[in-house]
Order: sequence, then structure tokens, then C-alpha cells
Amino acid sequence: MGLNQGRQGVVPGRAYFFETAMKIILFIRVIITGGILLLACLSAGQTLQANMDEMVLIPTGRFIMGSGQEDGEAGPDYGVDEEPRHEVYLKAYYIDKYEVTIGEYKKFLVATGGKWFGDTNFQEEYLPEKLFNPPSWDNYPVNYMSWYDADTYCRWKGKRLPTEAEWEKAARGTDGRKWPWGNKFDRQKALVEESSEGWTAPVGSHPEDKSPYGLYDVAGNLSEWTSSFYLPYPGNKINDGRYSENAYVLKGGSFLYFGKMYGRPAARSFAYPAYNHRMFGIRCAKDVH
Ligand SMILES: [Ca+2]
Repeated sequence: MGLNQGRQGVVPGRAYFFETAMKIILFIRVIITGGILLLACLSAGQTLQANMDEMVLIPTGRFIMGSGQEDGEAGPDYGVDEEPRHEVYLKAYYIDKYEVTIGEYKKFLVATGGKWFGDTNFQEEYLPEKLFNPPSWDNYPVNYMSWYDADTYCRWKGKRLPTEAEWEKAARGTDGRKWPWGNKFDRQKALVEESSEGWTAPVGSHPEDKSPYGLYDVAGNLSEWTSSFYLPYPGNKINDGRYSENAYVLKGGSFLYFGKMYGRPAARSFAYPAYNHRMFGIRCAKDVH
């Protein structure tokens, strides 16, 4: 009995020791794995945030701007205000790879004490708080931007709004293609009226809506303000009275615009600078020094 008792006393002791050791090892492994996962998540988040502010260098050179008979029939296939197709020479510049996000715009509001007013025409239906507060919206493009909002934001970033020509070259490349991906329209490649469910999408989430220079969401998501007045191109004789030095050109289609017509980088739309809309967003440019 004494021997058995002794053995019984020894065996449970070893089991307890090994069990405890295994628990400690398991605990350490859980801590290490959790730490690695946490670091990975933080790293991914930082990378995403850093990328949101990334710019692309557009090199010096000529590109084909506007539209002409090569693009079909004026009216049904392209706007008469896009005529004629013409070559434009631009010096090198930088332009944002993505539309400015809500997350990036929040930093501006915090730093300047500014307010985001949202859609002043539909305040009850589209409260800014509805879009602004949830962190999950941070990678969506900031919208309801007036020209003044867009211009002020870009200046605060040490940047500026692109000219219409700079925007079109960055979106279209140099070869005169109709859409960023080529000459055939495909509603699934971009967030445009034909493919959207009535709202914006996180920037860069339509990888095929990518320009030859690597800009995302140029055919869709939001239309973007430029620093150019809405005026006829040299050689365009058609004037329906809409041209104005009080209105600015917006470029690119949107989730509420028909992509087949307005998703083309050559397409032109315009608005007066104080007007904001849920289709209007920002992409900034910068000089090369
Ligand atoms: Ca866009």
C-alpha cells in the first residue's frame, strides 16, 4: 500500500507538471500568434492609409485630348463640347492615385476645425453624420464637395486641383482611347450608373477602372473637380450658350452618371463653384519641382 501510495503520489505529480507546462506553452503561443496578427493588422492599416495619399508622376509629353469623328457620332457617342480631337503638350506633374477619401478629409477637418456640411439640398435625407461617423466609411471617397471645398483641401495638402487637360491625360493616357481600359465600354469595370446600387464604393475597389498611368476610379465612383473653366476647345465653333468663366469642369463618370457617355475621360461636365452634390469629389495634383 505504501509503495502504491508512493507511486500514486509520484505519477499524478508528473502529469500535473506536464499539464501545467503544456498550458504555459499554449498560453505563450497564443500570445505570440495574437501579437503577430495584431502587428500584421496594424501594418496593413498603416499601408492602406499611406497608399490613400499616394501620387503618380505623369511624364512630360503630348496626349490626345477631346473627341472627334473617330469616336462615333457627336451627340449619341460623345459631347459636342469635346470637339475637336487635338494634341496637348503638358509638362510633368503629380496627381493623386485615388479620389480623396473620407478618412483623409477627416484629418483636414480636425486640423482646421472645419465642418462637412454634406448635401445642403437634401439635408434630411443625406445627413453628413450618417456618412461621416462610422469608421467603416473611411476608405470611401469624400463627396458633397463644392469647388471651394476641393480647392481649399488641395491647398491645405500643399497640392492644387488639376487642370482639365492634366486630369484627362492622367485618366486616358496618350493614345486617345475612349475609356481608361480601352475602347470598348464594359459596365462591370467601373462604378457607374449602369453598375451601381445607388451609392459610392471604397476607392480602388474596382481594379479595372484603372488608367494607363495607374489612377483608380477615373471612369466612375465620383466626378472630380478641376481648376479649368468650362470653355470651348480651340477650333470648336458650336456654342449653345453654356460656356462660362464662372463654371468649372468636372471630369469622370460617377455612380449616378451613365458610364457609357460620362465614364469616358474625354467627357466634360460642369458646375458653378458653390454647388455641391453627392456625385462631386476631389483628386489633387502637384507641380514637379
Ligand atoms: Ca472618379
